[in-house]
Amino acid sequence: MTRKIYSVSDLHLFCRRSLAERHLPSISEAIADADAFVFNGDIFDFRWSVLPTAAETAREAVRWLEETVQRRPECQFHYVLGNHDHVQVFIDQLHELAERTSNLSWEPYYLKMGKALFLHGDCVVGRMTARDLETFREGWLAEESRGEFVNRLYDVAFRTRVHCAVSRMFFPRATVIARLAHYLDDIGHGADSGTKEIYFGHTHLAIDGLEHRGQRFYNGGAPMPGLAFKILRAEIAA
Ligand SMILES: [Mn+2]
Repeated sequence: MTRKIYSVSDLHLFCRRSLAERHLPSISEAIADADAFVFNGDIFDFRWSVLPTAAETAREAVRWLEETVQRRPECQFHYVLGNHDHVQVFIDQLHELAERTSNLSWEPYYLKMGKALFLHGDCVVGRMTARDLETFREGWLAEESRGEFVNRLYDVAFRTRVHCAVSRMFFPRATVIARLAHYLDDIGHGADSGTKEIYFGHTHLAIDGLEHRGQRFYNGGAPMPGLAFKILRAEIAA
C-alpha cells in the first residue's frame, strides 16, 4: 500500500514576475490525484507582493489556501514554510487556519513522511545548522512589500534573464547538495538515517533525483521566465 504525494515549491504567488497562475490547472489535477500534497515553501511572496501590505497579502494567501484545501477534503495538505512566507502576520493566520481545518497542517522547517523529507531549502544560502536557519528566518518575520520602485528594477532584471544567471552563480549543484547534507546531518536526517529522499526548492533550479551518500535529491525548479518548473510526485509506503 503506497500513498501518492505531490509537492510544489516557489510558486511566489502575489509576485507579478511569477508564472504560477498558468500552472494552477496542473496543480489542481495533481491535488485531485493526491493522497497528500505538500506546499514546500515560498508559495506566497511577501517581499515582492503586488498588494500594499503584508497583512493584505496574508489575508489573500490564507483565503486561497483555505479554498484549495476545502475543495479536496480527502487529501491531507501540509504547508512547509519558506523564507518568503516566514512572515509573522501570515504564520499567525496559517496556524489558525490549520487549527480549524482537519486536512491541513503546517511546519516551519521540514516535514518527514515515510522515508521522504520535505524542506524549503533556504538552509543552502550558507553552510547552516538548524540554529543558523532559525536566525536567518528571524530576519524575514517582519517582511513588508518592497514597493513599486524596486519592483520595477526587478522587472527589468527578469526581462534580461539576470535571475537565471544569479541562481546558477549562487547555487552550483555540488555546493547545494553539500550544504543540504550538512543541514540534514544536523537535524538527524543525514546519510545514515532512514531518510532516503529529499524534496526541496528555493534555488529555483530543477534537480531530478541526484544521488549523494545514498540519498536522492529532488527540486522542482520555479515557475519563472527561463526556468524549468515541475510538480514533484512521490510514492511513500503507507
Ligand atoms: Mn526561498
